[in-house]
Amino acid sequence: MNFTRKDFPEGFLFGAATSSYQIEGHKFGGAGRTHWDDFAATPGNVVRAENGDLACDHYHRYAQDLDLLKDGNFDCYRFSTSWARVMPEGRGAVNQQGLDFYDRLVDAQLERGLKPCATLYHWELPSPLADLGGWRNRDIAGWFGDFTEVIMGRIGDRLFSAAPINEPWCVAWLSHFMGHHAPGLRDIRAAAHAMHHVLLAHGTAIERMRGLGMSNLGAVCNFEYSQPADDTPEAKQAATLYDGIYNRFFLSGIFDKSYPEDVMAGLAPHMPKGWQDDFDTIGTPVDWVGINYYTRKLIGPADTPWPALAECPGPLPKTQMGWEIYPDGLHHFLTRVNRDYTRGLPIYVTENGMANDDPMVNGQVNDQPRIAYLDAHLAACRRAIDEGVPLKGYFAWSLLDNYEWSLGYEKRFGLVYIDFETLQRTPKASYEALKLALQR
Ligand code: IFM
Repeated sequence: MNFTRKDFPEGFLFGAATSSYQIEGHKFGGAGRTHWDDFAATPGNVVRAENGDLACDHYHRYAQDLDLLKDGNFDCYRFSTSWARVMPEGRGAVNQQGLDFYDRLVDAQLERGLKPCATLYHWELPSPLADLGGWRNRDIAGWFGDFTEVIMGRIGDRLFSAAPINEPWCVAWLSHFMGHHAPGLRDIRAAAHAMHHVLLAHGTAIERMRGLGMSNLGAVCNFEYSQPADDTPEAKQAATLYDGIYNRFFLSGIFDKSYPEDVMAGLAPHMPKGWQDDFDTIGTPVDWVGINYYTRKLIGPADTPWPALAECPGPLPKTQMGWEIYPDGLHHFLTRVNRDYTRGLPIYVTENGMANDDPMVNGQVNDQPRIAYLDAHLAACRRAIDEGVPLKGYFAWSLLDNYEWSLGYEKRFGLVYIDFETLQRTPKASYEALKLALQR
């Protein structure tokens, strides 16, 4: 790496992130069925129909994984809590084993001097709630609020930070309009409802956590830098609308208590009744914002109904996901989010990293492309800090190779290699490079 900890302001936090379904092993510990189990069991949705049953078996091996964070000189760990592990039916009965697991996980972080940074929901909706319409049903805000109180009633006293929902765009648009993630819908009305309800649930969870006396609560959104595929006015307009749906919608709701006009031009007829009255909950103040950033997209017009957007191939080097590597996009969002929305609130990069086809050679994984990717994006962070952006921390995605949703276990995002046959953990060259850079 071309930096050390000393190149960042005093107190800047370095962490790594994971999520429950992607690593824990969902079949253990009395967890209930989720819509990802159903989605994966439906042919054609997930590569090789893989699911999160075993994943990295973090449920049993968490101590070893937390040792990796500590030995890697990280300051904090961003993990998520599985709704279905804590409340197998989504409502009502609580699975004590699930609560006990997160209790142990938090204590084990504190014992190692790691700051626990929790996300309440990282995508595994309990199936019984999916049966009731899931994110399309307005009641989900209350159900989510109840789950929030149950899990945070147990671990909320020891967290460094908490955020309700990872990447609202993925929960709503990717999953209900594009159909790429569970529940796999391609339906504009479902998408419009989910876009709104995910924010209503976010605000409800923040209110409930405040009610429990918790502090340092944030919102974590993902962003893609959209650029026109060519210099026609049509491409420019398409890229702006893509930006609206992806990047502006959720931040506008939370920080400006409104939705962008260009997005509402298409979504308004499909919105749930009374959506205009929910902004006081949606806009409940937060203490920080998290930016998840990976790539940019070139966007042009498509000959389809609204939003009529087409993603076009770009010329830049790509990751194993086929995503272009574009660190300037991270700098763009750090400065823009601070200027246009959060206006001085602390910002964290809550996810950033790359999938790479990391071959294991003689027991080692020499992932130089990942080292270059992380280095370039951390340079973009330093540039933003120098320009006055109150960036307070950076989390690499991900600590471990894991379940990359509809792409199964093939795409490797980890700093640590997982042999999915033996579940052996092998730190990659990127882990060792970060460990050196983060020495105190
Ligand atoms: O693996 C995902 C994660 O669950 C959410 N953010 C993006 C990552 C890479 O696709």
